[in-house]
Amino acid sequence: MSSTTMAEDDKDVQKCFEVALELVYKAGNIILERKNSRKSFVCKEGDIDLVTETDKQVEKLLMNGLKAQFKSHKFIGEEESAGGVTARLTDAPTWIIDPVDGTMNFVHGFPHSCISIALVINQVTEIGIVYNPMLNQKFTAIRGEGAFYNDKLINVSGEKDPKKALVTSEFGTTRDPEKLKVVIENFNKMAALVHGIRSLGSAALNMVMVAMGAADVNYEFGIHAWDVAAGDLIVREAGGVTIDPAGGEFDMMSRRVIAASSMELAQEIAKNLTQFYPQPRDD
Ligand code: LIP
Repeated sequence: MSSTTMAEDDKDVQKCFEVALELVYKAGNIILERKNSRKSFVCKEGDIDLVTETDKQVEKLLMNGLKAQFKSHKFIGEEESAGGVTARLTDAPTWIIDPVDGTMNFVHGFPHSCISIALVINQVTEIGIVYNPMLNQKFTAIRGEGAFYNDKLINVSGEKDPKKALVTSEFGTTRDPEKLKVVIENFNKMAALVHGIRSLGSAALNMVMVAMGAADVNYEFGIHAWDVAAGDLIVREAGGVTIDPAGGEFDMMSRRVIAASSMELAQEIAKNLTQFYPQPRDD
């Protein structure tokens, strides 16, 4: 193959999607084989940010498989970053990978974890895939082509009224008292404001619940780019919005997100949240 053809191939979004999806299914089988057992884990940063052998194996399978096909592509992976590799997003085609989002659930055998993988080219997200092999839930999006749940087109609910909104959020993986104070304060505020609040342990799955109209809002402080990159595109392709929790533009490296079924609802939730700015950022 000539170098020009190779470069063109590396930016063929449809081909990238097909290759990634096949690898995601393979990686899903690794998760599936171990779904019912309690797993041993190590704790990153002394908090409750867990990592299992499966997280590492899945990330390796995905990265090696993609590297073999797309030589020029870069990677930002959760486990690689935890190992000290800096998560820098450039204009190069970059895969942003969370091998197991919801590792705490996976460790306990609670069947609500997923692989989350996105492809960003020139800082624009082109592909998002979120796959929970335990419940056979596959969420996909290619920019401009809509969002899909198990190959069926999905849409957000379109809800605008906080009183009628089902909201998802998480306690997160740090026990930093400052952060926890804000989390609890926000749960209190939301409990008084919205229809209902759910916390199921996977940022990526929270976001795709908004995409399919099963939830209306997801917000979280402390997430990383790999938790939200795929979900962001899937939500937007389903007709929803992602913004910064203070009301401005969403920045996937900021570790802050609101995803919602409408801009009105996103801004109303933003107005009511106590803000938190996790440090360091992802870039
Ligand atoms: C975690 C999410 C969890 C969220 C954490 C973290 P991990 O991902 O699933 O919902 O609260 O901020 O991102 O560590 O299981 O991949």
